Amino acid sequence: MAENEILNSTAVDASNEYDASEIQVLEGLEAVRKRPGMYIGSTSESGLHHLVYEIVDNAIDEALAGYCDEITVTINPGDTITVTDNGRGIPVDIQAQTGLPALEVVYTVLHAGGKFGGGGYKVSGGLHGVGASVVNALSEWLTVQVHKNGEIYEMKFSRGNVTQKMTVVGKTDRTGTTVTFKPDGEMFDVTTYDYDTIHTRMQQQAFLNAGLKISTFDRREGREISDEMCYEGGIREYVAWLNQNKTPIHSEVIYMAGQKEDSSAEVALQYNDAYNEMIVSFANDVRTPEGGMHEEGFKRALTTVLNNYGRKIKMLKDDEKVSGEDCREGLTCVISVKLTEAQFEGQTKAKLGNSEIRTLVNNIVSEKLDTFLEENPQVGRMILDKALTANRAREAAKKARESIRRKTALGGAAMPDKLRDCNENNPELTEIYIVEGDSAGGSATQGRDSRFQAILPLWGKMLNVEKARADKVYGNDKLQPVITALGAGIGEEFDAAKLRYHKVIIMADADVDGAHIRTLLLTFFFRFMRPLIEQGYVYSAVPPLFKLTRGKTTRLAFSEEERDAISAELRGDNPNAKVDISRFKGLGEMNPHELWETTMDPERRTLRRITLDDAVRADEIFTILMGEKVEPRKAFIEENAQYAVNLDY
Ligand code: 1YM
Repeated sequence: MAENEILNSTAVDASNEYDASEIQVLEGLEAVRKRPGMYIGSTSESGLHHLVYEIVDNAIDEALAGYCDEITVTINPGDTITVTDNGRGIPVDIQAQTGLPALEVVYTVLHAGGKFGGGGYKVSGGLHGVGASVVNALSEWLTVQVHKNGEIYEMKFSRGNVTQKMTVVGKTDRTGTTVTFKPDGEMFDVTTYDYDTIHTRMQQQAFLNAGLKISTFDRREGREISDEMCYEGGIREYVAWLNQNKTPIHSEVIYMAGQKEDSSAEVALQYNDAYNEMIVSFANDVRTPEGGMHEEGFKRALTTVLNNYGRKIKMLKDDEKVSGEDCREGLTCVISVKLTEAQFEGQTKAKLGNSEIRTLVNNIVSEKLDTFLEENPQVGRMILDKALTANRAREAAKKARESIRRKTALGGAAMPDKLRDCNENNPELTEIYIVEGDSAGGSATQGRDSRFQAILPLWGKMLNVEKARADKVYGNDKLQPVITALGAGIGEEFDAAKLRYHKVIIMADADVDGAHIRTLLLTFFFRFMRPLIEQGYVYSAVPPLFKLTRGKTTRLAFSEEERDAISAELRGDNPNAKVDISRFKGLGEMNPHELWETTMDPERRTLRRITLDDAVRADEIFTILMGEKVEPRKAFIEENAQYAVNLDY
């Protein structure tokens, strides 16, 4: 989870920067430079990182073909990237069709790569499948070195154009490919790489390709870090890693695999004592965050197997059953399928559509999980016991939820006492400020524009949902007002279409307590109303930190840098002028007018939209920050203490 999108700042999309008169027949790599977003998704940070993944994908394809077992990814000083592998090396022979070395074709012809190579690329993944030439087109410069036939071949490019024809530059006794490139600053909004982002992605790829060694290096000044990742256990180790900060209820990770014709599937799972489920699925090594046929096949089989097994060992009566959700409480599971023609569906192409995979995964899990339970009855009983407990809690939660719904349905008295609602009814136009403390709530209520802004003050100690089961959460007197005011339900029943406000703004102080409240609320949204975050309805208000006064002039600063700059500005040419600087200790100290001007007026305020870049990482962080175990939390805080300094005045 990252609070990284500042609203009101207009992102310039390079693809829209020319008008109709300029439209021409776009050819080859020119097309990529004209509309980079079409090829790499965006020209923001995510597109920048995408360049690395495209090159790495070629190396991974070589590993999948069985010729490569080592890949390195390096961020060099100056934010250039080097990727190496020890595969066969990209072919350098002259292609009959074009009269050019294959290497040149791969790097200069759009959509070369897989198709061009022919038979070798049986299970090429590539959500975008755009490959090396796109990276080349978007690089200020790019160099490829191929070790092959005892020679080192080198070729250089700039913005997709050849600047050095393929040349032999030395002798070698190994094989492999090395690519170094510098992303073109003219094409990207940012050109600074994030080591963590690259490391996380490479670790994921290492988990998915058992035995493949991937190393990452950051060689930029002052950062020198490296990691070496190689997992002989593949996705089994992935599951163990995902559960590392949780408490598993059985020691062994359960692993199942099988194949049919050109498709294969593997599933690894382990239950922990927490309440949420985490299924991470892939098709051809590409994440499918929206699931699809492989997940459906898995879920169906899991529910059926556990119900049958429960009946067989008489933990379930004949007329009793546990639901799919019951079976997945506390489940951590990785599903990885490989298939020849993956169909990615849905708006973000994040869902696998091939129905034959549902049958394959269903068959594998039905057969192998049943066998596992037969052979490990102790584990079997533990899992079933957990599902039964979940079932009872779910019944209780349902009652709690129904009681909320009944209250809401009664109208009138339904809304929480503390809610100061707005007049407008169209949710697209309204916003709700969730405010810490009654006094800040009071200022906000007086300062707001009541036509479209509602205020909900929270007070007292809030429930940490990470340590509570659904029924406790639904019945909690601090969270109920939030659930009721938002009006969209909770858990499985959450429906964003029923939201009463399309901006849900958390307004808390810029100190440790404020950060704590914010984290508690976000944890709640993440675990029980995830679409609220996924669909971009949640924001964080950004209150100012300083007030500067000189004579009759008053200015506000949101950071220390800004404070110093404004102070200098107010002083002007007069170094002795007195500028009075005061720090806002909290929202509660601002008068209603100040609060409106600085933090609530849509014309002047700054809001940060809370985004969910990576649910796995978010889960990890929430588990660490809010979960049972103390040690990982300590370690996390120590590691991140440098970032916390600014919060803790
Ligand atoms: C650091 C990036 O691109 N490795 C790489 C790419 C290829 C091969 C080997 C390769 C493939 C084949 C035969 C084949 C590519 N070859 C092509 C093409 N690493 C990196 N390593 N021999 C070598 O697929 O038959 C495209 S990528 F098209 F030329 F075959």
